Amino acid sequence: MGDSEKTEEAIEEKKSGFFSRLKSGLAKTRNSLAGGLDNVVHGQAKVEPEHLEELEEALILADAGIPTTNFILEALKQEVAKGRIRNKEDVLENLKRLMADILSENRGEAQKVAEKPHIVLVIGVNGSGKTTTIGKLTQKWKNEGKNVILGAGDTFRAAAIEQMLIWSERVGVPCIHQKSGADPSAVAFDTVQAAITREMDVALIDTAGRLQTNTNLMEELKKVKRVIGKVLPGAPHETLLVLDATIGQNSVSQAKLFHEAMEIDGLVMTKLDGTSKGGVLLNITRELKLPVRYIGIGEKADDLQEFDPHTFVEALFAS
Ligand SMILES: Nc1nc2c(ncn2[C@@H]2O[C@H](COP(=O)(O)OP(=O)(O)OP(=O)(O)O)[C@@H](O)[C@H]2O)c(=O)[nH]1
Ligand SMILES: [Mg+2]
Repeated sequence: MGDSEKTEEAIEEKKSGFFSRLKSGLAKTRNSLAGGLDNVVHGQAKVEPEHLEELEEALILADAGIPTTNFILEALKQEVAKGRIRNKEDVLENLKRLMADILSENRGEAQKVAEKPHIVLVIGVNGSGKTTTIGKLTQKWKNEGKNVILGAGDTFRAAAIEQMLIWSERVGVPCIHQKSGADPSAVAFDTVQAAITREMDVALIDTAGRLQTNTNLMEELKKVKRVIGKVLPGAPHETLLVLDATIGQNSVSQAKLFHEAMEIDGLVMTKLDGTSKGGVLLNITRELKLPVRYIGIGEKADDLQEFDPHTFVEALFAS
């Protein structure tokens, strides 16, 4: 076997490993959707509009949200009326296409780590998975040969700084930190400056996650963002909002509040492995007009995947 064949084989293996992990991560959402789809036809040869009611229920159960579920159902009914949907396979094919189209909206140019240093500010309510996502992204970028520096910007809890230091040691990257209670903007300032002087490729800055209804905290996050921009004009290059998929539709209002205050560039949806509410990605994409950049499908360092609408939809319906 030639070298190129070996590489190709390795790439294929990697791809199938990636897909099967995504598939098993989405098992709960897949089960609820597949159940609804199985009920669509009830063994009849021809699909009638009323058969789609079962599918409607399944989409609601998967937390696709009412507006998005209605949108999908209307589109499918039109296809049925035009005679373009006859059997279950046609339903599945059209459903997949509609979902992939929704998830592909607002994607634009995916942010490339081009400008050096690329500054990423990570925000979200507490427990959503910010620090874990930072750890996973650090691992991913380190594996890609990038120089990564971390900023322990959650100075609210001593344990948060500790958690960042553990990731920094585990992956082998520096972490800028101060004592707990320190000004988070000062940590962000130091991190960006260190990223510049040490010629780092990427800096990932953690923040405290507290209730979005607390305006003081939003003000604090805004200040962090402003300070980053003062040290390095144009930064942060990405402000990522981390959302916990298990809270389902509540993440939509949460994201709106954060977006209003912070002008988010992209979303990270974590804990998809622990929920049947994966359909929430559809509604959030339509409502927020923001791209999903990464998804979390477990707690381990390699349980973060770059979000790809088509792969995601295939994994949702894979048998
Ligand atoms: N199953 C699963 N668990 C996750 C995922 N991402 C994060 N977690 C877990 O969620 C919990 C909270 O994660 P953190 O990263 O500490 O969340 P945080 O947003 O930094 O929280 P605060 O620092 O309190 O604001 C931890 O137990 C993580 O292991 C995921 O994709 N899947
Ligand atoms: Mg944290």
